[in-house]
Amino acid sequence: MANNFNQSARQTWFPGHMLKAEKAMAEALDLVDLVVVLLDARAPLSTRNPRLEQRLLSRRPHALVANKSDLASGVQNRRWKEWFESHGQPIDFLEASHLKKPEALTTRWKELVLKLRQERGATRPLMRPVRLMIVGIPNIGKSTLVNHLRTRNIAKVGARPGVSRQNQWVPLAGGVELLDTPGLLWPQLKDKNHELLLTALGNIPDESTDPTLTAEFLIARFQELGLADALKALDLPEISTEPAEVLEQLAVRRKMFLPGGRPALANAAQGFLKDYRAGRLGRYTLEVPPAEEPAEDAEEAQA
Ligand SMILES: Nc1nc2c(ncn2[C@@H]2O[C@H](COP(=O)(O)OP(=O)(O)OP(=O)(O)O)[C@@H](O)[C@H]2O)c(=O)[nH]1
Ligand SMILES: [Mg+2]
Repeated sequence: MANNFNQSARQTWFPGHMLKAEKAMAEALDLVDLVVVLLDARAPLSTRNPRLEQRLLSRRPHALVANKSDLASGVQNRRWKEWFESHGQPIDFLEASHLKKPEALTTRWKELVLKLRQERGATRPLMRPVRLMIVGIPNIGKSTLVNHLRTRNIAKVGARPGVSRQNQWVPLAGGVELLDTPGLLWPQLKDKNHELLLTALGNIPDESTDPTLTAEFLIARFQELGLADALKALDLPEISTEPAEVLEQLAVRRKMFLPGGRPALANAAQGFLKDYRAGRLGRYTLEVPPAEEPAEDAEEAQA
């Protein structure tokens, strides 16, 4: 069943230009010293791309960046940062659209490249600019980050996934060059929930799923994670424990009705998703760091 779903999900929204872009990116890897991997701070693991990591990151060193940290919970940002660092993966949480100290970031990446070069035994100084590549799934903020790392805007930014179509080199401060790349999304999603999560975050186009399903998933996720304030922000007279009923209440509250008087659930769902994505409900992280397996359990599993 999962395979059937994945196949159909891929056919619906995984466009040919992304496959082409992924191939071009694999080739461009030979030109870069460091891959900057962009994740979404609201779901740092689910917005990683295992396919990309297998193909690209085994060949090149990488630095992790969790973007849209302004939309995620500050407490959770710190928990996630600790989690990544406890797994030996330094990560920067940032808001690409209001990037503070871009030079500090590029300098850090440059120093990392030079350090790794030295560790590999290079004795001569690098005679060309350090080259970086930013990668991530669609709509994660790659072009926004590029635009804020440089002084003049050239990379197109869009509210829809899949806006960038071509690679472009961008000169940055401190003798660093950056390659803007189109987003990539893995063709094999883990399951339906994974697809709904990425749709709720805006990484998969809304059109590929019924918006009421995505909105109900998001409401259920708020409830599972105990994020009651997110639903309180909807200003409903009461909040049902059933996501479908919450959506209905929301349509009524916002006076959204179909001809004939039934609540316009799809409209309410779209409004709700828009509000979440714009941070109008508050800052909410949709994924918590995985619980570590106790050492004894791990040993037992091996026995
Ligand atoms: N709130 C917030 N919004 C952001 C941030 N970074 C990017 N965005 C918004 O996210 C949307 C997508 O940004 P882009 O930079 O176009 O994303 P991309 O990864 O280049 O997208 P594709 O080219 O489609 O793969 C835009 O509406 C941006 O304004 C951020 O740090 N915080
Ligand atoms: Mg882009």
